[in-house]
Amino acid sequence: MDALKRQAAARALEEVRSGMKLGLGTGSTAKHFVDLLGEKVRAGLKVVGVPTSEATRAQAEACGVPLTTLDDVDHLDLTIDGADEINPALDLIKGGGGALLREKIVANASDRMIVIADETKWVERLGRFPLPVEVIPFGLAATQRAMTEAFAKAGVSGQMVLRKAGAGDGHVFVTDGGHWIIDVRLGEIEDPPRLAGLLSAIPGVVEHGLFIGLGSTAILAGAQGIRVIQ
Ligand code: ABF
Repeated sequence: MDALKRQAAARALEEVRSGMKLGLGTGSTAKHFVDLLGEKVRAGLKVVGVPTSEATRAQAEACGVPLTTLDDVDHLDLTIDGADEINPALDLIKGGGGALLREKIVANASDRMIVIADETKWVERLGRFPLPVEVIPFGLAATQRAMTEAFAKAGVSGQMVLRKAGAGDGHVFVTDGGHWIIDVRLGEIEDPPRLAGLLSAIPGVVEHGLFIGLGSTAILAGAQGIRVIQ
């Protein structure tokens, strides 16, 4: 599986040109991309990147990829990032790695977004992967009630679980932005754009993991080879 992720990352690297301003994704697939990009930079490729997480920032710095911020560039040419699910409309579920807020800000600031993944992330309908929703800790119960109403309006029902940190010591997972994440098991999302709009309208929801209309290309690596979907 790791070899497939690296193949997808390598194919995405072919789209990178000297002079580009890049959004750098988060997760194990994006990590391969940053690693390969670092090799190219050390060989003379001139790019600058905006990382989508502190983890990616640390990796990019270690690899020698020059970094900037969205305050210092007027736009990004291309973002390369992983995903948890991709459907034929190239709508995505992201946020399994907890970096969805910065990932969405960076993707939205980019002319193009290439999603890199192994074939297992390709689904006919989004929703098998629990939808991450980043929330403000204040008023959590009220936010969850509003989310339940949003799910009902969108024709889905979901079981909400507050994400815990990996250590298993009961601590709540805290995002790079200082927020919490609620993972919602929905099963199948009939109308992802509608659900995205309803969730975005809830004050306590900072952002959610439905990426609608942001992906321009998906590069999927499977046992049969690479598929590029535009
Ligand atoms: C990030 O990494 C996330 O939005 C998504 O949750 C995750 C995909 O992880 P991986 O590439 O490790 O499967 O892009």
